[in-house]
Amino acid sequence: MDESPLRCLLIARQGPEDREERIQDHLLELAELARSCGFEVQSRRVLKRPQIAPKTFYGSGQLEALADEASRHGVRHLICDDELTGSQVNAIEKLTGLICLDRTGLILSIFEQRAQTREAKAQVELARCEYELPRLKGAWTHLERQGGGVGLRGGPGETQIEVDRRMVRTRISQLKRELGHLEQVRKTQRDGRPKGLPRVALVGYTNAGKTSLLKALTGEGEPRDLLFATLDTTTRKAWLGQDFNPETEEGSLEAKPTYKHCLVADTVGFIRKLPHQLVAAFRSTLGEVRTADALLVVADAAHPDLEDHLKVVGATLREIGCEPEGVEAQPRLLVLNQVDRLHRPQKLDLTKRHPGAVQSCATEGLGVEEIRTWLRELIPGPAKPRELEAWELPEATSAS
Ligand SMILES: Nc1nc2c(ncn2[C@@H]2O[C@H](COP(=O)(O)OP(=O)(O)OP(=O)(O)O)[C@@H](O)[C@H]2O)c(=O)[nH]1
Ligand SMILES: [Mg+2]
Repeated sequence: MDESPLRCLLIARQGPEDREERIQDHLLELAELARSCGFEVQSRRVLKRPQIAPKTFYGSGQLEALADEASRHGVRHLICDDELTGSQVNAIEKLTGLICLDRTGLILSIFEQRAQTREAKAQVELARCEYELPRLKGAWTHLERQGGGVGLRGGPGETQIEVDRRMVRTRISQLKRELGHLEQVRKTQRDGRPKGLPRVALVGYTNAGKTSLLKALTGEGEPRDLLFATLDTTTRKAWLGQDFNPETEEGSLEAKPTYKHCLVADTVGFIRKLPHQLVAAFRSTLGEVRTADALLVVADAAHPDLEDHLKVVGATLREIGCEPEGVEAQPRLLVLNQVDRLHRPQKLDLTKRHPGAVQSCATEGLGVEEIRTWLRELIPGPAKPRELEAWELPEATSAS
């Protein structure tokens, strides 16, 4: 058996209330996350467990069977869809001899791989520190790599774990200070951008096509078939005239729009159970969304879990302070992207379910003109009264 250090097994618990189909969908998404992190998925397993085993979460019998399977296939990693405590991860690792990652740990690893800018790196490290703090089990090697004068042993009687906790807390304060400073820089940049140009943010579930839409609207952007390809907010200028071809820069303006251009910001995607540490750490980046004059909410219309994705987006938007109604509400347009992957009856069904949405294919430029028209007519300005969709309402908080 050829041994690959990055081969993994994926597991998720099915409780008495859970439909197996739903758990399978969650495992499929976990497989996408694992792939985006560089893993090769050996197999996926739904573990039926009416009750959580407090020590190992999944129970030792099922875990031992998994350990056997893992050793037969040269698998070294076990990735769990459920959120585990630090001591459960330790117990699972001890029992199976595998390296165990939970969903949050996996998402953090992807963010760590993708972070490019100083701000993104600091945001991800802050989230990592917050995540690890309650999970510390020994030496905090991660911080030793930072250098930086932290980590000296304190007074007599301070145990290793206490030293580690103190080191992490010190690092958290350093990072928060650094991020506070970078947030100021970002605000100054925002204030210094061309005055009067409306700002629009692309938001939505990861891999929906936000960057592709940025490209369709502005001619710039590098879409990739990976979860969380985009971490840093990119802002580009879009022409709002009709029939504009970003390749040739030729276009015509019909009527006289108030604005010929707007600024479009591409942002980090959302996902079910987006670690709250990351949402908190990305506060400043997500400030671009909160302060935008309008939101283009992009969704992959061909995804079987479209409606669940929308609920997650609605809940995450509220979590970062974007309410769908009220004086502060921003105009929102739902963009149902990737409709080229749907048949006509499916598109008609979508029209019925989401009558106010634009159906688009960002890669072909379909629907982009409709988006431009909406932008020309609506921004900047208050949100027009409209009937809210179910996914925007607070009851839809099934972000789990
Ligand atoms: N068929 C089809 N594919 C599309 C469409 N829009 C985007 N894609 C593909 O979907 C994948 C993801 O596109 P991105 O634009 O990178 O998606 P994103 O929302 O920016 O993703 P993250 O930044 O990772 O959250 C890429 O492979 C795109 O080529 C579309 O309208 N139709
Ligand atoms: Mg992107």
